[in-house]
Amino acid sequence: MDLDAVTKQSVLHAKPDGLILQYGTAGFRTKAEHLDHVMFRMGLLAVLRSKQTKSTIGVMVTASHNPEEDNGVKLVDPLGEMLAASWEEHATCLANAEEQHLPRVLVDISEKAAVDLHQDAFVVIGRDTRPSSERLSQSVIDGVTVLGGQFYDYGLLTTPQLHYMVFCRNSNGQYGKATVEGYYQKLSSAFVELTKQAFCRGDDHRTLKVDCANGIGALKLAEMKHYFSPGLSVQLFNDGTKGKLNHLCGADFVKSHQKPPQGIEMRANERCCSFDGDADRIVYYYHDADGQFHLIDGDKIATLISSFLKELLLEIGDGLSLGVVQTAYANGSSTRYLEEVMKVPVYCTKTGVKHLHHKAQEFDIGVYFEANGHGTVLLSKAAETKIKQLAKESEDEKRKAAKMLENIIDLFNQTIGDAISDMLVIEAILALKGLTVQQWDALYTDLPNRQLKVKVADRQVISTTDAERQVVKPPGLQEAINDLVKKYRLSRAFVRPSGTEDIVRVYAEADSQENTDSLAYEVSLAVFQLAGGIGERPQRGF
Ligand code: 16G
Ligand code: MG
Repeated sequence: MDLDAVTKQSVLHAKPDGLILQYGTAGFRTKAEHLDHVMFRMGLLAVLRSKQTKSTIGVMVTASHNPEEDNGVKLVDPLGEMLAASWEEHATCLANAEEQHLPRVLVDISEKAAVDLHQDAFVVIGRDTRPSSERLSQSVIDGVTVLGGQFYDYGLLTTPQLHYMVFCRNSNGQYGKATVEGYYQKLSSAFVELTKQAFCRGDDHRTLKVDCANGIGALKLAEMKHYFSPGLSVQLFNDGTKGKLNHLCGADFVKSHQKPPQGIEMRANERCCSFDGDADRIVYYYHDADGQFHLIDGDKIATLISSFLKELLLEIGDGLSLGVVQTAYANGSSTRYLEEVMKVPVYCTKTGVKHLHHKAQEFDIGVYFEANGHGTVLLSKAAETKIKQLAKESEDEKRKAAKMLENIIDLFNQTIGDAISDMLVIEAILALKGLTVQQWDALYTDLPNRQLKVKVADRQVISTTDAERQVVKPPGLQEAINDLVKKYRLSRAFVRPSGTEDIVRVYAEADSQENTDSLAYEVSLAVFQLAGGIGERPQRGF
């Protein structure tokens, strides 16, 4: 390591005095103007991680669904997964080191992580459409080069596309070709193969309206859409030509406000969906004939997908295990439906893709989705081999099911939730089953739910257990929540410190919207009183 060169370059990417940031659930995220030094340093870190793993590492510049003024960065590990937890700590140390300590911290990390400094390093970089992203990704490149790493800058990519590229490169192309074209081809050929049967029935020229949150999803879908037409025709809205990124649109807006985005024309019973700003989340929705809005969130997406997979597995009859992974935010009705009607085992993990991903790897086929629309399906190596074999050798019906399963799995991004691939899987299943969006929605009825935010002086005073469903600290808060929950029917509530914002999140559900709102308000008040609330007290009726 040429530490003198690092010191010299680092001056050009100076850390603002006193700024402390943390590598959170989704990497570093804050106002773009505070991130230059972090980008440079993540370039450095990516080189060390690449040397240590002897693999290509990814760096993605994005702040996902956050406002356009924000930005962020996360590292992608060799198998296209989120950065390992021990390296999250290294990332935090490196980002917060004062200028003069930077060389020492680099040496420390290299020693602690037993990095072989003589190894070559290779880093691939992607970025979203934020105005600040290009400059910030240049700072990443500066960091990579000063430590002698090689790099390839993919430029504009969705987050899942960058994860895909990393995995392709580290699997010697076995997972796919590490180009945007390769990504389109992999997904679209699986989609076309899978839907051949449905679309040639002739009943369907299917149109889907997509709100692209004025983000990268619009560019990539526009490039891709001719690959799967005429079977599926997608109409893009909020494509970034006019509106601001994530402003009054996108998956996060639709899910949290439970209303349609601006900038999309919805006619009764038309199927619509929204991506988030870096296209790793998707939610569906429609207006019914009475003009009422219906949201189909990640839970209902998981239900559609897992019931289809379960049918295929029954057909194959080879005892492959299927599991669904959710978080505490999953609507109670979805969990009940999956467990009691579909008889599929359901597990709950902490919020954040890495936790769900990890759990889903325990099954032959692991379906994981957050209610916010982030999710995918993972297939174990053993199951893959078995399915491939069945697709070749077994008798007709079994072979058909195995082939279908093979195509579905090819369609899913195995590295992380991917709005584009999820969309294609959903469209394929709806077409194959001949389901309308209303029929899908009618699988079960969501319990009314409400999410609120509470400002506290220090959100770390709250700690939780049981996949964030129970508070252990501060004392008395869980008892207070228990007492409040008891007042309502079909009720449930939990609180947790956000991993991405300086707030505490409150979730409540109950038998009616009115009761849900009361419960959410009362729990917010308990948090405010028992966990050091600051600013305005929570208000009834918000
Ligand atoms: C990040 C996570 C998302 C999670 C959200 C929770 C990834 C790639 N993204 O966006 O999964 O739902 O954070 O945010 O892991 P919160 O901690 O502020 O509620
Ligand atoms: Mg995102």
